[in-house]
Amino acid sequence: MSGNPVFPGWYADPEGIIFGKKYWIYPTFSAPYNQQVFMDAFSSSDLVNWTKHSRIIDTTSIKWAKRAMWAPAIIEKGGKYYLFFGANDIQSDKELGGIGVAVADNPAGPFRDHLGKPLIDRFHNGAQPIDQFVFKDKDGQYYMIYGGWRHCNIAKLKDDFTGFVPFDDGTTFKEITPKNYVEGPFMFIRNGKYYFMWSEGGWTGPNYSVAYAMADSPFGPFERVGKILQQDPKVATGAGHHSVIQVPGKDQWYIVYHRRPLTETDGNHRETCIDQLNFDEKGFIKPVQITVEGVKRNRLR
Ligand code: FUB
Repeated sequence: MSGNPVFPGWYADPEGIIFGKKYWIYPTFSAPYNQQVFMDAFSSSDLVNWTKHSRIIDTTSIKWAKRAMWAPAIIEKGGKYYLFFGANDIQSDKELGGIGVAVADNPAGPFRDHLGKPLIDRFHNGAQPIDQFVFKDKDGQYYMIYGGWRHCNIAKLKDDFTGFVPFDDGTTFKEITPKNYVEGPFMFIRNGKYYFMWSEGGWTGPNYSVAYAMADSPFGPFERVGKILQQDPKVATGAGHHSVIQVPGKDQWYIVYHRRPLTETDGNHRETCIDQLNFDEKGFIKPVQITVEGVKRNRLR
């Protein structure tokens, strides 16, 4: 079994993904904001043994980023790896920061700044520019779904990830915020349905959790179905800000998320865990059982 957490250290907001024959996890280094000046990544061929890749990106390569490097999202396109991240925790349009994009030839980096400036540097529809997820639709179009401060937007990415393409109605950022949304959006498709997931509650507290909606399009409408990940007083508190991995070619799914050990109350004491994500016969997500054991060894072939 993998055990939970799957690797040691305070790491949050994990983005789990498969590249080739390896699982990768890209988390936030969970520490005071001024110490969040780099990101580490972790890889595994079986979910049990994890290799740490230190400082795949840091503020020396991203000149405009000073602190609070958060919640990475990564995709591979044309043999290059694009890492999207939040930085500086901007509180208004007057501050420098927001969502950036970096690029590398290898999933372990080193990542260099793709633009030399943020990709989103201001608030749109009330959404703080953090917590981006990059979603590839069935037709190959990439969308950015992002937002903190209880607002979530979707925007159509340019092919080279240097900016956005306006929608037919002339707008660039469409708000898709569902009820109770706070931050940490994630999207995937299963059996033709779009599953939209997000975090609710405050990330420093025990009630942080994940809920979801289902729709026929990435634009919704998204009606909240319910919570599927939350604390278990016997295991851990503050379970949230997750991602989802599908085993290629199989209806087998994992949820990668962070949680706080029962012994900890410091907001930053968050650990990265993996558990199974299961569906019922109607396609609804079953509540996740958070475990100490984690998931079974599963070597990718
Ligand atoms: O780790 C920093 C922030 O914590 C994230 O961006 C939020 O979503 C929360 O998980």
